[in-house]
Amino acid sequence: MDVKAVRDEFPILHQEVNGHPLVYLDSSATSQKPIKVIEKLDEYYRGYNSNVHRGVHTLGTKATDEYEGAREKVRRFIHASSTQEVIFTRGTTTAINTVAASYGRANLSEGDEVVITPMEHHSNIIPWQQIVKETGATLKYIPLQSDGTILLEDVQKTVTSKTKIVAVMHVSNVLGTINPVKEIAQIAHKQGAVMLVDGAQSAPHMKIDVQDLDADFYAFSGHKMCGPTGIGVLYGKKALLEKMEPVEFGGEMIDFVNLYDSTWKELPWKFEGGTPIIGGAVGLGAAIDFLTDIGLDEIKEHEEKLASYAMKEMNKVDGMTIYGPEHRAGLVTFNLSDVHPHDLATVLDAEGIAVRAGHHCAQPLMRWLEVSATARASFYLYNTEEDIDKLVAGLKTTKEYFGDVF
Ligand code: 7TS
Repeated sequence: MDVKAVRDEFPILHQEVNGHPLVYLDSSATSQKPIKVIEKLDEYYRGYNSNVHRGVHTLGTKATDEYEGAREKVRRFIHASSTQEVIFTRGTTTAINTVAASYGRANLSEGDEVVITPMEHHSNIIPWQQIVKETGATLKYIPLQSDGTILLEDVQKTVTSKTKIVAVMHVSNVLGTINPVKEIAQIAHKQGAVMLVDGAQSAPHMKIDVQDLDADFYAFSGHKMCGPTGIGVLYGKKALLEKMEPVEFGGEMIDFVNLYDSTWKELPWKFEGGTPIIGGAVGLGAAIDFLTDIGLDEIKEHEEKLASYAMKEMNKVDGMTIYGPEHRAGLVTFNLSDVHPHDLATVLDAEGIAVRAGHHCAQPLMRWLEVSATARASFYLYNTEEDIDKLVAGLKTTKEYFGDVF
């Protein structure tokens, strides 16, 4: 992969921040957007902005073709067997909430269990907390190993015949742990449970084959994979989605509306109430083209190299604590001595280096790590070893800056 050529595709990276060239190390929060995606949005809004699936005029037909064309791109990207299994949502959060509210509400009752892990993002915890409260079911956690991984034998112990739903993140946004979701799905299925994979941090960074994973549901966000904000995907197996009730009503998701009851369109539209996220989907289609042209295997390899280089270099900084396993995705979460991560991020920002500080929407995991917050540097296809060198230099400056205090 020619990183220089990749970087040229991202206009935002070529600017100075606080008098320094921008070093963007916050792609796990949201990725930057390549020219092709920006231009596609421009083309859509300038050329054929129109509502979809309504009327017969030319712009509407073009918008519908592009919107449904983007769905086919998503289908290929995750290797779903049909576009009926690809539902456009606002993002991962909405996708998981849809499964909890629809599948969860219909299939959980007292005595049933939902199994998740303590490393989940809040978006894969709270929907389950809420639905188990409502249905009388119980929430159970697969324990973590001290390096932030999970053991399949613990999955086997936690998932029982009472389990109806297992919901696990593919890649941790804090620890970088890559969870064995395929094997977890096998265990879930043996017990008759369905498996939801939170793919927010995997879809942007590695090849995904939902059929190979045998995930019943797989959720991800466009904005973390070079696409626009406000668009995401819920993949679901057709046989399950067909039996599920929509959670949003109105707009084009209907078939017939009578005075006192209504019927729904077929999949996937029955889950897309209101005017869909047309521009977002069209932009996501362009992002998928961009990523597949480069190659997900190349992107993964590049990020793995960056992660191991970052671990090696960052560990040389005095007072460094890095969280998570050795083998990891392209991110490093850390603390530096007693410097508060927010102070650390502020000093780095003065050097033009963008990292994230806080609880990363994973408060239970922060408590498990026995910290209130951490800093995190996360990498994507446009990052370089030079970015990491600048980060490490910035960390040394931070140490010097706070040296008298600690
Ligand atoms: N699941 C995981 C694993 C995530 O990392 C995130 C966002 C979400 C779900 C929610 O995605 P959304 O697009 O619906 O908001 N993670 C982060 C992060 O790590 N920093 O900011 C957002």
